[in-house]
Order: sequence, then C-alpha cells, then structure tokens
Amino acid sequence: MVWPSSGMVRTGMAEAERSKGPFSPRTADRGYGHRFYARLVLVTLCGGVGAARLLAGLVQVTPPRDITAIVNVGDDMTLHGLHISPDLDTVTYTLAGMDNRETGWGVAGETWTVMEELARLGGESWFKLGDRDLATHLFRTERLRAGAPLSVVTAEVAARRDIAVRLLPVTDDPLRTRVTLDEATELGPAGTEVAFQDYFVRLQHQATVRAVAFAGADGAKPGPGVLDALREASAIVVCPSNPIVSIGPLLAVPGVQPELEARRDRVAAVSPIIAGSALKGPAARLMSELGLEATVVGVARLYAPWVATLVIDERDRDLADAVEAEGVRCVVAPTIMSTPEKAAALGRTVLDAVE
Ligand code: FO1
Repeated sequence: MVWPSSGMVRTGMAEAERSKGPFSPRTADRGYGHRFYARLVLVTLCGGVGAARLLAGLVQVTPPRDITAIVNVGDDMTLHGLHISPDLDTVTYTLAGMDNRETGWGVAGETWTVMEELARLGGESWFKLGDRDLATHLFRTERLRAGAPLSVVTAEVAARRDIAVRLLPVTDDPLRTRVTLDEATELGPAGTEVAFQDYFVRLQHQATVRAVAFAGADGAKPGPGVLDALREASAIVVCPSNPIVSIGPLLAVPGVQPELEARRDRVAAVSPIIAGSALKGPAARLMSELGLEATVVGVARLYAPWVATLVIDERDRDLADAVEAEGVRCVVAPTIMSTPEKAAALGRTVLDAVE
C-alpha cells in the first residue's frame, strides 16, 4: 500500500530541559492532577517521542490501566539479526521512566561499549544501539524466534517494566515503511526506495522524498485487541506523531481506518505541526514533499475523514477558523510538552476535548 495514494525545522528542547532526567514520573509520584477522568476508556494512536510524552501526561490524569496505546511498527527493522521496534521501545522506556530525554529515543544513562567495539571491527554502527537498549532487542528477538507474536513480547516487556498502560503493536505481521527518494544519495540514484531507518537515521531525513509506502500492510491483520479497543473506546486520541510515517502505517492496516471513521465523533488529534514546523523530525518537510500543506490546516484536511477535533498550539491560533473550515472542531492550547507538567496539562486538554 502507498500512502498518500498519489504520488524540520525546530531543533528540539531548550538546554535547561535537556539536562533533566527521564520524562515520565514514576507511578508512586503520580497525583492525577486536579481532575480525575475515571470513566474514560482511552485509546491512543502512537508513533515515537511525541506519543510517548503525551502518554506520560495522560497517565498523570487518568488511570494507566484504562489506556490502550496502539503503536506504529512501520519503523521496525532487523539489524545484527535483532528485531528492533523503535516506537514501541520509546513508548515503553518513557512510561517506565527510563527514557533518554536528550535524544528522545533509547535509555537514559546509556553506555555504548558494544557499539564502540562493533565499530572497531568495522561492523554496522550507524544505528546506535546502547548497551542497556540491546537487552530489549535481544529479549524480543529470542522470544520472537521461539514463536511468540510481537504483541505478546510487547506485553511481557511492559509487565516487566511495571507499565500498566496496555501497549499494542498495530499488527503482529511484518509491516515496513519504505521511502522512495527524489534525489540521488549515497544509497542510490533518484527513485531509489530505501528502508525507513535508512532515510531517517542514515540520511538524517535530509533527502527529498517522492513517495512513502507501507510494505506488507495490505496483508497485515490488526494485532490482537486493536479493533476491539477502537470499538470499545470512549475516547480515541491521535498523538502528536508524524502523520505520514507514524500515523500512516496504523491507517494502512486493513480495518483500522474504517473503525476510526465509524467512531469519528470520539476521535481527537493533537497536531504535530506547530507554526509550520515539527518539534522534532521531518513531518513538515515530508508533508510538503508529498504535496500536503505543512500547517495545522493541512493536518486537519488529512485527518478530517476520521478525526472530529484537532488540538492546535497557541502559536497557530490565527488558523483556528481555517481548521474548522475543514470540518474539524478546533481547540487551541499550549501543546509543547517540554516538562511532565505540561504533558499532563495537554492530557487534560485532550480529554476535555473528547469528553
Ligand atoms: N535515531 C537516530 O537518529 N539515530 C540512531 O542511531 C538511533 C538509534 C535507535 C536505536 C533504537 C531505537 O529504538 C531508536 C533509535 N533511533 C535512532 C530513533 C529512531 O530511529 C526514530 O526516532 C524512530 O524510528 C522515529 O519515531
């Protein structure tokens, strides 16, 4: 499946925020804020760091056991024989309070002994796997090799990390995001199709993109519990993740988008685009390159068939009417989750929006 069918600007956190520890408060520290959304059965659609941060906010304002996170697996890859699931791991590490806040991926206080030795041997070291992070990939790979589906392994890891949020890979089947480049790079001439992490990490998402495809999506079955969770949710929240390469793979799994369309009134999204840019990663650039408007209005237009409410940042206040002209209710609020408190505040905003 190819999505869309036709066919960064900000640099991240301020220095003071970077030096802080993991993003998610540990369970014992949670006070659930001033309001408790006890009756919500919440489903979130997730990519990597933006989703992880919103989840870290949501677990402060609603019981984690009432949250199901459906997570992108299009970024997954096999490297050194290991199955790596970056978005599942970013969400897991963040909810476990062990995320690396500087990078937005991997584990806090990481060491790199294995990678350093691998580089000395001339092995592939462009995709950095820290020593602690490697334990996750070793465990996952061994369990998959023994026949456990990805959803089961994900639940095992979450339980051992003391995470009460239910984490569901969108599918247990192989679904891989592929990127066709529109310019010559070290990986080939214009028109070359590469794996997602080749585009994202190896080329630092600097190459122009012609198309994005989700290999394996057409034959993929939704993971166990995915469609039921969407059907039974009292609220569905689309996290501020890349609409093309994080949310796109979720929609590409047969059955997911029709279920979202059927529950549209219950779906609220947080725009990952703020003032025409993404906080991290190539979302704005990718949208432009694929012919979409890289603004909150473009996000509203893209999501309108299955999203009823879009939360946009205060900086885009002037575009609220244009968002509503796309047929999407617009809520204006601070959306930059530079601290756990701000993430909790955004969590409250989103829950109020879907209540
Ligand atoms: N991102 C990078 O920019 N460079 C890396 O070396 C890198 C390694 C890595 C290892 C494990 C993991 O779970 C994620 C990793 N990421 C790395 C992040 C990842 O490529 C992307 O952030 C996501 O796929 C996009 O959501």
